[in-house]
Amino acid sequence: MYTQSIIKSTITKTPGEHEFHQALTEVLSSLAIIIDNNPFYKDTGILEMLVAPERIIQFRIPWLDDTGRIRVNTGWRVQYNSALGPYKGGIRFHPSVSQSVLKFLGFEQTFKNALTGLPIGGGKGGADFDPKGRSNAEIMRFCQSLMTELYKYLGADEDIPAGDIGVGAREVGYMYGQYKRITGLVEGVFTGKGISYGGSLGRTQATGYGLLYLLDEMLTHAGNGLPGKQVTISGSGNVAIYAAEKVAQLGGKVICMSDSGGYIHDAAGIDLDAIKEIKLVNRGRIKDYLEYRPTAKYHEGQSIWQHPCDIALPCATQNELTAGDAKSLAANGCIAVAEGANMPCTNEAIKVLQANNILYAPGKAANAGGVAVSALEMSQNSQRQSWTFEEVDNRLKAIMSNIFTQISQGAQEHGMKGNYVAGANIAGFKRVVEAMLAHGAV
Ligand code: NDP
Ligand code: 2IT
Repeated sequence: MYTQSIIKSTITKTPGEHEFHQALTEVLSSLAIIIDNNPFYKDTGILEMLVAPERIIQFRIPWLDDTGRIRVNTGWRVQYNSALGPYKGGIRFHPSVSQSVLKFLGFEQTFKNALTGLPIGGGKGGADFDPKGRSNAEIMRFCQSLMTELYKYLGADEDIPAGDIGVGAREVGYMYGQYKRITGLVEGVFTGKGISYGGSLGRTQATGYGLLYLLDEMLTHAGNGLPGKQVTISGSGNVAIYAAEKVAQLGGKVICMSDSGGYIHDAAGIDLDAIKEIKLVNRGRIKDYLEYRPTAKYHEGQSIWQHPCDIALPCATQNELTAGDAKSLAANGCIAVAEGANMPCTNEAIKVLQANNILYAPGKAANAGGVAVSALEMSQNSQRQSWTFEEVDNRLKAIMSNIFTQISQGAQEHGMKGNYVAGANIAGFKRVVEAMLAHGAV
């Protein structure tokens, strides 16, 4: 089989890049149904071109800590695919960041961005920097040093980063400021900017809200709905918080949230104002929640997925939901899993969810609302205009609804009704490859 041979040869060429291999295997395996029966793909070699990033930039990031000592991190920007538009995708700061992690994220981003229907190619960047415990001044110096190198490769029509894990409005502001200082350009080279200097209303909420718009469509399509459902959300960062806000607005109840230390369970429903104060104002830990709600329970170092729920929304990081977790969710009667994070379910977990007929929305469809509103931010910057929150939110809803239509049709057309993994990969792949071929790739 041609797809299997491409998976094998790509893995051989990129030893040790486990996260990339995982994403590659997931995407190509579900495309086998359209690729292996059509000699066109093998004859042209377009697949070999698609799996290779156009460019990877790797660089040193030296910065001074508060004691005046030099620290050094490694930064990367993976410019994966520009067939549909300029490279677009976030920047991540986390000690686990590696070239492999950023390649998997850039690969996924390419298809995700295609699903939005907007003119954006795929990219991703980051550094193996741990922001935890660092002062504001250290964060600023780190961001400035990173941008002192990265600015050469960015541009409002070339490559437009945004936030991701460990990168929020503060970090975007410092990186954008340094870009502007060096280049003298005041342009929409970042998204997720502050509202006062070109950010879009609704971008902060977009990934979490978009996740719920897609989930709502998926549940409705299955004759079900959110009202009264008990929802577990992993993480307590940007995506998790605004997913939780929209769950409550749509009539569900969030009962568990987490961070890398453990998870909290509040049977009365999580008090989101408390979470926002802990995480967005104090930059604290999820266990601080007990100070606000002493009746809640904190489970240190335990898997949040062991706790019974109706709907599970992984919104923290890759591979946080294993096959064992998926079995527990199934045994506890969970009806749906929608990914706010990128690749939070292992490939084995996805198989377990599908085997148990649990509705499953993959990240490249379910969390596309963030990058979609980023593209709307780019439009507003180009027009030198800003739209109201309602206008952005309405566009986001329409985009998520269109994504659901594409992924359900993509699956159905190939005899895999309800298999949204296949649907998302097929729909995203077709759009990217069509543009690559139009550009004279072969
Ligand atoms: P944040 O940094 O705001 O929050 C991340 C959350 O996940 C924190 O609660 C963090 O806990 C937890 N977390 C991170 N790494 C780990 C880990 N290794 N183990 C356990 N918990 C972890 O990031 P975002 O909310 O922006 O991103 C969350 C996910 O959503 C990522 O997969 C990201 O790629 C994806 N995403 C983000 C989008 C966006 O617009 N921001 C858009 C689409 C997808 P702790 O603080 O303890 O580290
Ligand atoms: O994974 C993602 O889609 C993001 N982190 C958002 C990317 C963006 O450019 O808004």
